[in-house]
Amino acid sequence: MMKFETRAIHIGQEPDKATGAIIVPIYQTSTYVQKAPGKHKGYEYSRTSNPTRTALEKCLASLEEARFGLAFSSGMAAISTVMNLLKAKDHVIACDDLYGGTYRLFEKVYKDYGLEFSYVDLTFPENILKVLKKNTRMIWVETPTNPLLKIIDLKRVAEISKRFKLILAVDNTFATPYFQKPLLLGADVVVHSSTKYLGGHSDLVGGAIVSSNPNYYERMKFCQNAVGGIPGPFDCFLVLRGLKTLSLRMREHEANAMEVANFLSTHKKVKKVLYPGLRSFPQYKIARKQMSGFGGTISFELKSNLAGARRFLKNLRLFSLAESLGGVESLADHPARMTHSSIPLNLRKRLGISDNLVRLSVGIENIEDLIEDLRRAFTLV
Ligand code: P1T
Repeated sequence: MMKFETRAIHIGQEPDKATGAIIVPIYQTSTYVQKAPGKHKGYEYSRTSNPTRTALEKCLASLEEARFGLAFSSGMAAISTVMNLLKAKDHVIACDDLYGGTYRLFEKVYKDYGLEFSYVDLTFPENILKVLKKNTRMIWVETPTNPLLKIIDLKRVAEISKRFKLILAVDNTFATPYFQKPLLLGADVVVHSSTKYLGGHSDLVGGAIVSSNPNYYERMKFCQNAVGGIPGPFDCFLVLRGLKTLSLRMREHEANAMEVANFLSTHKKVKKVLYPGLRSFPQYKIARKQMSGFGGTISFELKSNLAGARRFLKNLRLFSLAESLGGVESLADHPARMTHSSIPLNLRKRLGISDNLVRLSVGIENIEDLIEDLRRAFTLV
């Protein structure tokens, strides 16, 4: 098999048969002319499939070493389609630290359709056994988690999942397939917000699912077409373009994040740094084992309170205060007031998503400029 960097540039992206165009064209079309009713060239209507999307789906599947890929209009559309594998009264065990939008989808949408959810700390996989029920059908894992960067041992969770014939779904957004391949560790379905590192340039919203299980794939493909959360061809083109440099970008994100994490660790105004690449991080060893890199996202607690966090964020110049992560430019987020505000206050408190928690998406700018920006912002806290 070709190596990752080569597959990112070539799989699904053969030169255009009609013209020789080296880049997959943006097939900006809703429909396809048929010779006779039902006689077509594989494409009938662009909700069902589109050649630019097909190219992206092939490439995504290849990068995760999966048989099948599906591209979506957002990460949430992808997650919602994974939930379509379930039926009313099914029970899902999810990790307790989750992107706020995922928690909101589960609690405020799918609960109303009869799905049940339990949230447990999956850094201790045996916690699954404490909440397992007769109707449990799925385990939902983010690793690293958003925003606390917890690392969940996928091999151990997969063993339990297989023992009880559950579906193991993993949100691989933070790690990307460059650093982690959950399907090879026993996951059944992997999802992404391709808005983040896959796209990589903060210029699109998109999602993806990959799986090697034909039954799950067929059902999700069916539901995608039935519900319609598909990406447009231009967004598919942008994600494909992003994938070509994924390996380069991830190496830079990680190198910069490591330096920022080390800088924060020694800073007197910082209480705690959460980054899986730090030896002091509780799940450092598991991260080393199941990932080939630690990623570009860091969270940390300031010693001061909400007012101090507000001042710090206001004083940043290079790091922009914004939701999202994974673009080439550095961003800072206040999870409690921004990305995770849909998680109830008492739950946020229990998890440790406090008012002095800041999340950084470390970009690929020059590291000296980034550290200088942080250093300056701290002096004004
Ligand atoms: O925003 P969208 O492309 O729909 O993806 C949702 C999503 C899914 N999974 C994870 C792990 C995510 O982080 C996200 C989106 N997250 C942010 C916008 C954020 O700032 O954390």
